Amino acid sequence: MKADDKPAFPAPPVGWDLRRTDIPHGKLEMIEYDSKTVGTRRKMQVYTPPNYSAAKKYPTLYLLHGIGGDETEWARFASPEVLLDNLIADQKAVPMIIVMPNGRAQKNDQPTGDVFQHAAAFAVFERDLLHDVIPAIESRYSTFQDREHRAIAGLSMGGGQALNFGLGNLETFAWVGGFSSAPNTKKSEDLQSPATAKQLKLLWLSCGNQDGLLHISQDLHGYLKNQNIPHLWHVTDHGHTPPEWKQALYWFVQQLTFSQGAGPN
Ligand code: FER
Repeated sequence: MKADDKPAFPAPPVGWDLRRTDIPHGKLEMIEYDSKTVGTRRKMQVYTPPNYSAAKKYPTLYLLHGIGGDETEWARFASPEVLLDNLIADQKAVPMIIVMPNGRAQKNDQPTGDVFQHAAAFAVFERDLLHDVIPAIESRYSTFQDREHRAIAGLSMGGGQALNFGLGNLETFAWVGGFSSAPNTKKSEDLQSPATAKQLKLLWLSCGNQDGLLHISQDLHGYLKNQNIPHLWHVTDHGHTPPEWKQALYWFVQQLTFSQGAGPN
């Protein structure tokens, strides 16, 4: 434990993850897209907020799973549709689309056998995300299409991906979050460009202090602090477990204020 390793947020309030009958609900749907990168038709799960309407435009959050997961993992671990429906009803989060793709960009994209053998495919996913996933989402849903309305976050392997791809593609993303990020996270010096601090709307790092991977996030936090790059540092008492990622998602989406009204597209 280091001195800075403290929670930025408390435990979520009572009822945060209970489905309410008195509020409008969004929708979770499984869709398919053609991936030129992988050469297959792939699946992703998409949350659309309550009263989704093609007459409006929505910001998007790309939410990435861990090494043993797939496009269903976030929905199983964190019921994002319940968290978001509640937060939107209480005006603590803005209506957004959440895209949960499969981050293992290879023909067999299921977490079979030794899941570590597929680690390389998590790096290939950068191309699938930029060239296949995002265009498919932005042609199918009514979205803003500028960096200030796109966020990327993920857990563990997906946290490493979110940091690598988000900070590596600041023309595409302005909101970046790494939850319990894994050793696929690039070296701090390679993640940061001179433009990083100016261009980012949010750089979020969170981890549990019982997580064997805490040092990955600590190292990046220390580096960013030395470089005076603003970021949010949230350390809880959790391990490398779903309750950590669920509360991280709950607080992270509340930071995504985006800009409301007409965007530049
Ligand atoms: C590693 C330890 C953990 C690693 C990846 C992980 C690629 C990922 C864990 C997860 O996604 O939960 O050494 O190397």
